[in-house]
Amino acid sequence: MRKRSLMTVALVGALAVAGCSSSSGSSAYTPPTGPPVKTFNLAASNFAFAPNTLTAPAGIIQFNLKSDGLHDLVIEGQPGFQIEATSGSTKSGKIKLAKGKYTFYCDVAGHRAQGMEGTLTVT
Ligand SMILES: [Cu+2]
Repeated sequence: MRKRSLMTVALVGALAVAGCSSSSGSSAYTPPTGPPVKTFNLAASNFAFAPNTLTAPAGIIQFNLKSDGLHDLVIEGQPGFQIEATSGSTKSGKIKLAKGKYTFYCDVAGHRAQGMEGTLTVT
């Protein structure tokens, strides 16, 4: 599938940007401060997010990611933002988004190709 080559490109790009920083992909990301205008409780499993169609107002959006496997949540076009949750854990993260349509996905190898993605519409 074409998606695999896109993911490879994204991975190479991320590595290039990460440079000599730590192996944690989220280390350089500075989350917004302040209360979220919207909080989503998402369940991540093999291989889907539930729910996977989200709508929120513009501003700070919080994700609580409950995972039953090793999964993460990243958003296309939002480098550095990543919520990673190991099996049985719930991890949270915040990001400030402007109006637009976003695609979020799990960037653990192979997961997105198997369906771990969704859309977030910010109005
Ligand atoms: Cu995954």
